[in-house]
Amino acid sequence: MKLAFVSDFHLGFNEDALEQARAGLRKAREVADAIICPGDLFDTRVPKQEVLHDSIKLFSEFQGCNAVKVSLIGSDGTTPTFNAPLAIYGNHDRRAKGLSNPLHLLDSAQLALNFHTKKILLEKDGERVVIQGLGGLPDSMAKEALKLVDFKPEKNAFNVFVFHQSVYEVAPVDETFLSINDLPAGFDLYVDGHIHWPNQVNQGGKMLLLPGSTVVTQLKEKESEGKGFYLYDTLAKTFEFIKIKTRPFYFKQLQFTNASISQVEEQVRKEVGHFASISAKPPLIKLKLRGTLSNGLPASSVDLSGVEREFADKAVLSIDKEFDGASDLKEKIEFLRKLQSEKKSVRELGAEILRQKMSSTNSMIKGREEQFFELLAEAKIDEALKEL
Ligand SMILES: [Mn+2]
Repeated sequence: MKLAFVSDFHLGFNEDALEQARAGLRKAREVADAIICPGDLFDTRVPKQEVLHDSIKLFSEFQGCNAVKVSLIGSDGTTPTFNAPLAIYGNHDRRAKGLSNPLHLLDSAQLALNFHTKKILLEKDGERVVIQGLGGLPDSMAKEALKLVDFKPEKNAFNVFVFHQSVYEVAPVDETFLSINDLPAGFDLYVDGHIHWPNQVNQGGKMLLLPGSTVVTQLKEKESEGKGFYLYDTLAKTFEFIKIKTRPFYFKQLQFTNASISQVEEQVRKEVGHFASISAKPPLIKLKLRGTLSNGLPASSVDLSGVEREFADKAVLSIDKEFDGASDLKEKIEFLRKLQSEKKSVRELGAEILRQKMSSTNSMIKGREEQFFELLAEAKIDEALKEL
């Protein structure tokens, strides 16, 4: 069976998100027997009506997209279910327990099959593939959740485990992140969303694929290497990364030594002009300016608004100036920008802080901090008080 893993559409992020999600899903339907989406279908947990409307139109196009028999493995054998892209939610489109997230809406409309903590059986020509998954959670809770749910592979089937978390081996940022060793044992393939560029890790007998996102959201260098999805062949046990057509994204670092302001401006104009000229569609361009300016001029003396105006219709520019001798203020701005690019929402940070503070107390809402926080965030004060 050929499985396509297409992830992190981030519908609602910008105009590219919808178009590139469609490109990914169309190509996947063309080449795969089944389509699986490992989270962050939406950029926000409560998308605008327009985004929901677009998503309904998008997923309507992929009803019946799986060229296999789809059923749900329950306590009493299997029961038929509907045929649509299989999906879990991610950290962006997840809401606390008891609240409806946008994937719940698509599932109820039978436009996407939410398989969070479910077992989906796919059958074709006598071959059985079982897909199981866990929706995105705050990274600090992921290990505990995996222990609680205790996922187990099914017998006589090719088993796939799908999730949406930071993984330490891919992003060694925080030691509390899930490690490949924490993943449930015995599955033939593991697939993770969340990370926005393609990656593959084969460690301790576990094969992990990370398809990356279909849209550029963070303007990181790794995002400039192309977007697409993984196509996995369960019989041959081989896979390939299939690129999709996207808005071009160019990333380049420019190094200067004792440069004058006009030299910097000229070089930037030349680079932007080059990238704009080789793209059919206005490209995303990220330039990092580094090195030194003449006479110890500060970075703030480099004004590129003229270049930005000149290319307003021809490119989407992001220019990061960080010449040597940067002040404290610059570092603070960079830190805030980084936080923003990681897209930790105020709610996510708030819930995280509340959880941390409560973990050391004998609070009445212990274990339910997140629900409590969500209720407060939704201004459901009466219901929040009842939790106490
Ligand atoms: Mn994402």
